[in-house]
Amino acid sequence: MADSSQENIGITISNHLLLNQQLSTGATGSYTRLLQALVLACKIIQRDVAKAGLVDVLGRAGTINVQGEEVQKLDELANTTVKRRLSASGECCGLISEEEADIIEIPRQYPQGNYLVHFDPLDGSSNIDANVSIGTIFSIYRRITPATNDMDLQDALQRGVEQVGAGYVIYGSSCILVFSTGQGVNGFTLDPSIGEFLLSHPNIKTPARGKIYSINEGNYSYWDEPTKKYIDYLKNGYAEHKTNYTARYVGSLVADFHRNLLYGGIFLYPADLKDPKKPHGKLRLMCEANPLAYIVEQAGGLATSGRERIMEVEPRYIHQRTPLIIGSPEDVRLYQEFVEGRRS
Ligand code: AHM
Ligand code: MG
Repeated sequence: MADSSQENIGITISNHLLLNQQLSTGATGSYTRLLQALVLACKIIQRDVAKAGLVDVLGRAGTINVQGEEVQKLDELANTTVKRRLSASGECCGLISEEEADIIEIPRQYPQGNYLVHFDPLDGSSNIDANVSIGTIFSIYRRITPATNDMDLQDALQRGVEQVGAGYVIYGSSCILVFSTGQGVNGFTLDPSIGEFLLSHPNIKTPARGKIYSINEGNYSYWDEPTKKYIDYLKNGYAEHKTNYTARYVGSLVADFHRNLLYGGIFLYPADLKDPKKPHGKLRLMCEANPLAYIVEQAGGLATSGRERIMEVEPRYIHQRTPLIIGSPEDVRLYQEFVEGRRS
């Protein structure tokens, strides 16, 4: 008789990474080792998040990060975990975290590699204490300066089109890792009984148009006119598209993005014109907008700042912010029509 416990075990993330390595001519295994280190970091964070109510990791750490935001204890734990695992992989020349002001050097006891990773260790962390889904976002680049010196800002400030991989993990009702290395998007769900991520969402494609819009409407009076008109249109003018839009906003980017990626729709975090702290919106180009733009484009969607394609925005500093409008291609194009005055 077949062992039923084995029957439904599908492709593990390790299988998947190794298969891809075999299929890429000239692959040395470096990239696979880097991704494996990220996977391990996310499993560790998932374990810590899952125990959050039981051990003393909830609440504030008592410090303010480089963004001027209060650091939660789990932010610190997640940041340390990603740094340690990526450093120990021996495949990185430097790291850039949403939580730290400067480029993080790889400790000298580890070999220096050719990749650098921008990451947001725990996105949506203001939701932690309420048990709302939170996540880790990462974006991978190859260094462009000679390996004889330490990496520098030139390496860190590459445009999103130079990414060689990107992904995110959601610590939610289940733990899911979604990533792309430039050949489509795959989602893996953690099976806690065996401690492995299994392929659960192969070749994700986002619908051409959705029915969901996600934006913090509390900021309505701060938006520019095209954004106001676009949202008014979705709420009132849907008859034209025979689409009844519905509002969904968790306030946790990974959760809002992931839902819209699967179901279709649009997420917007526009500039806040009247808030001097948010002239470019709230979200960070390098560790939030670019990796999600990479994923959405690989899944057939679009991401724009309103003025330009997110992945073509020229980064000027590490913690640069950008308006982010991202989602199903027809929804993003319609927004663009309002911005360009082709609709009003
Ligand atoms: P964080 O990186 O400090 O957690 O902030 C980013 C979060 C995103 O997850 C979310 O989309 C956004 O902030 C929500 O902001 P707001 O509360 O202004 O709507
Ligand atoms: Mg964040």
